Amino acid sequence: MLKASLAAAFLAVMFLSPAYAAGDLCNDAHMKQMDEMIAKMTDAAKKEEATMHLDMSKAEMKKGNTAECMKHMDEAHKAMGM
Ligand SMILES: [Cu+2]
Repeated sequence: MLKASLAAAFLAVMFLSPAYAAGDLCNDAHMKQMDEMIAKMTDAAKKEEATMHLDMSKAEMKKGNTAECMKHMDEAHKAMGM
């Protein structure tokens, strides 16, 4: 129960933060958060989908392509049920 409310609080901070709108999610700190959140996923198929999109998102981040990075990030978020 405590874990669930912590996750909810984390999501609230993540999405209410003004940084979310600016494409600022394409950074190492957020990628680390994504890794941790995906690691906690229990649906194997969705987890695989989220991991795949996160990998593509990271690859675009390395190229400095924020638009593509955010596109894959969004797909990863959807797979995570967000
Ligand atoms: Cu994300």
